[in-house]
Amino acid sequence: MTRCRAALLALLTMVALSPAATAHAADEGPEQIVNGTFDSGTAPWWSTANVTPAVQDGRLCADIPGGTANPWDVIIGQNDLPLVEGETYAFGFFATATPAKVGRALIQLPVDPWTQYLSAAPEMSVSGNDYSYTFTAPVSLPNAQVAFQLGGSAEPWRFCMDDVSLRGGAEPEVYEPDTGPRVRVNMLGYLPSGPKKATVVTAATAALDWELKNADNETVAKGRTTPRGVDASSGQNVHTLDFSSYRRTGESYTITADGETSRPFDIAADLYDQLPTDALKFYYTQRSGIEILGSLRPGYARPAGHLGVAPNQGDVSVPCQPGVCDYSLDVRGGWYDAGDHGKYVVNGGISVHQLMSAYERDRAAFKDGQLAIPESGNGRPDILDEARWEQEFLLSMQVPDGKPLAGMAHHKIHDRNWTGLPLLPHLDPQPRELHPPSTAATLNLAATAAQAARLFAPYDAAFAARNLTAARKAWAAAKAEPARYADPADGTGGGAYNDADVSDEFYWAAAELYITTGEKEFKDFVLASPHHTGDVWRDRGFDWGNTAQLGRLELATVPNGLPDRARVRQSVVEGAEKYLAIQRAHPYGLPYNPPDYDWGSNNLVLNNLVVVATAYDLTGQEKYRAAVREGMDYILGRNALNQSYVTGYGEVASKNQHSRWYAHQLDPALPNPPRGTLSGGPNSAIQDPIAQRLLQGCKPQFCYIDHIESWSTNELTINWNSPLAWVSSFLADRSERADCRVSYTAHGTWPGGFTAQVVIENTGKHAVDGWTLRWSFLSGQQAGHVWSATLSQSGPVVTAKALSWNGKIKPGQKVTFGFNGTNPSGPNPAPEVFHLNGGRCR
Ligand code: 9MR
Repeated sequence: MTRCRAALLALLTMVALSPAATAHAADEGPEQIVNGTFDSGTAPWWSTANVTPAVQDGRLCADIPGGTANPWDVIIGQNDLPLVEGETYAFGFFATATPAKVGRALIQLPVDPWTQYLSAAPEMSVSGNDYSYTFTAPVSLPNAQVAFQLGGSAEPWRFCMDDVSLRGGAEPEVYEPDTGPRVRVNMLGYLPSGPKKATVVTAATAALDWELKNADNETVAKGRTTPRGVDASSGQNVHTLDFSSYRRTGESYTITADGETSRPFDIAADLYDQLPTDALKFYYTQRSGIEILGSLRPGYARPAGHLGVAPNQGDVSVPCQPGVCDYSLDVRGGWYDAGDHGKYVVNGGISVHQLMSAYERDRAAFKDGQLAIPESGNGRPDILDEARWEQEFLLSMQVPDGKPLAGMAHHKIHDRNWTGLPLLPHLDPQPRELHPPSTAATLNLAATAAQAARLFAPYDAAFAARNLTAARKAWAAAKAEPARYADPADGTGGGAYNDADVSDEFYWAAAELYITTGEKEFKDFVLASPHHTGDVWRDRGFDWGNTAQLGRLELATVPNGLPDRARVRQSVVEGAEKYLAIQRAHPYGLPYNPPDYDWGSNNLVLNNLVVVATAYDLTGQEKYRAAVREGMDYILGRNALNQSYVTGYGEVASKNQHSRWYAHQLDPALPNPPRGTLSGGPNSAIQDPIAQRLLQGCKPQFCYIDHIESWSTNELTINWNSPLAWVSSFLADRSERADCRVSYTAHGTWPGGFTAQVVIENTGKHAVDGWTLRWSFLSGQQAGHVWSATLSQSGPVVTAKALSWNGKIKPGQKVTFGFNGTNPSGPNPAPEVFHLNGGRCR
């Protein structure tokens, strides 16, 4: 909620008659400039693309280029200054110019006709001066602009400023988020068998009573809370409570404690059935280069973006930034990264990887037709079709043969300048440019192309082969250019995505190439990498810039012949233990608790859950699955703000994520983001103007606002929805552990073929009466002639069924069957995950 301090405003209006009193009152009024002292970097100051302001000795300084014609050819400014009609303001700053120069300082309307409310022409010197001016605002405006116009000089010069201040007018809005009832729950609900915990915000220090009530308001369980003291991530005194022992399904339960009643929630086994689908459907409407069909996404139809149709200037033949290369590439397609129209290989890489890895975890869980996309019905799982849309783009970013740095991947392609909101993709008029190749992008291409090569093999051998060729080429190119880093200053018109340590990307790419090919070069590289044995499990989690964890997770879970495989698997369990310890200590059940939250903290929370979920897959220990379920509670409402960060999930959920096309908050004719869209979430650094204005001094969990302009706390991105898709797929997996052991041996192999023997052992106490065994091949293997069972195969997924005579397996007994298979390429490791009658064998 926001409110204005109207009383002070009225007082200021009364004294506005006397000039002296006015200036005095304005001087004492509230400060309207954010970061005018440059103590926290340059944000939210912006500039034209021809200058790069930076903080030097506590001042903002910039080299102003020579050879521009007009004052407005070079601008440094700040937006969103509220003006109140009739109010008098004091505007002041300190500035230097080397050599001395006359500049222009304006307070103005931020759009055509650029009405100026104050226009000053400071004569600036090398040693510097303080300047002060007053003016009375003729209009009320929420978003005036201060602009230092510094262009028009034939010669280059240097400008510095400090202590920029605009005082007077209304008190800045005091932002008080509406956090609803003080009892915090997962608003979607709880799984019947899962842990069920809630957090109570209270002044009480002694334990409190709690009651669980059903939809008829009958108390069905009660207990006492556990006081947890003051939580650093929220600054709140909190208690936790645990109603896990209540398992009856139903809708609209509530919890009452300390006189407060939580928002309603369900207890249901199918709680997460829809979320993976929605989280994955997100990608279709992020697609570039294709019309979004209203028939598939009612309310979200839009023309194709960036297919070279005016006013678009891309992406069918995109040149490099000046001086970077002499060719153009067809880089149409792919997904827009986030709320901007940029396409970045490093971020596309982890995103497409996590989709493919969700699929690789359980190939049978993803079906053709699941996502209602144009490719639905083509006989392949939709998740692979969606991944391919991005992978094709990543392939297109590779430097062509015969060109300098051939085989590397361009780091990114995006607009020359930042655009405003809203702006639908097909209406973006900016020139598009390829940015220099980077080692990080090249290794992202190597990793995802190697992974795609094995996953697409059963469906499209030519596409698989194209990926493997590209992956090998990228690997060789990265080895030849191991330290081509993206420029951290290359952040105009698109994100920089810079990363000066790519040893982790090397490890991840080598891991994928090894799994897919089994070749010694990659195996040796993996074994020699410091990331293979080091502690890669950062408290803060993994992300686009920290990818060693991806390599480790892949080597642990995807069948391969690594000699120290057992240790690798154990290391994932150790990582999970670390996150479990963080979670246990956190009264909101978060497996993430740094003193300051990172940009996109929700994705780091989810990535830590990926590690914990993988430990469950590796060990079957219930505590890991329980921890993933509890971690998801935070994302869906058990948090300091009492809100869900997934659009459409929970009574109060993020819906105004920063986006140029889901800009409903700015234009009611446009939609909100689709159901299943994750917000980046709390970010202690609050880099955007809205957050800086409203959230100063926020405790980590409160550094968030569901406002479209808050790009640093509330954006949506392809790499944040990917762990949401992964974790929710895990949560939707209802298969339980089954008492069976399967040994699979390929005991005869010859070029292109093999014979396998499969032994199923009943390790439980009850007889199995009729069985169906399911597993997946690593890549393009195909099962053929079978004995002692029937076999069917769909893509990589093989289903074996008992014959009439061997359907019964008594406790402790085994049945054996076998088959001949073909293996067109690559290694042929034994499958490791088997489902017997739907349960996963231990
Ligand atoms: O997700 C990125 C985050 O890790 C970085 O700290 C931040 C600043 O470099 O950039 C984020 O990525 C943004 C990208 O630069 C441009 N598209 C939107 C991304 C999400 O906000």
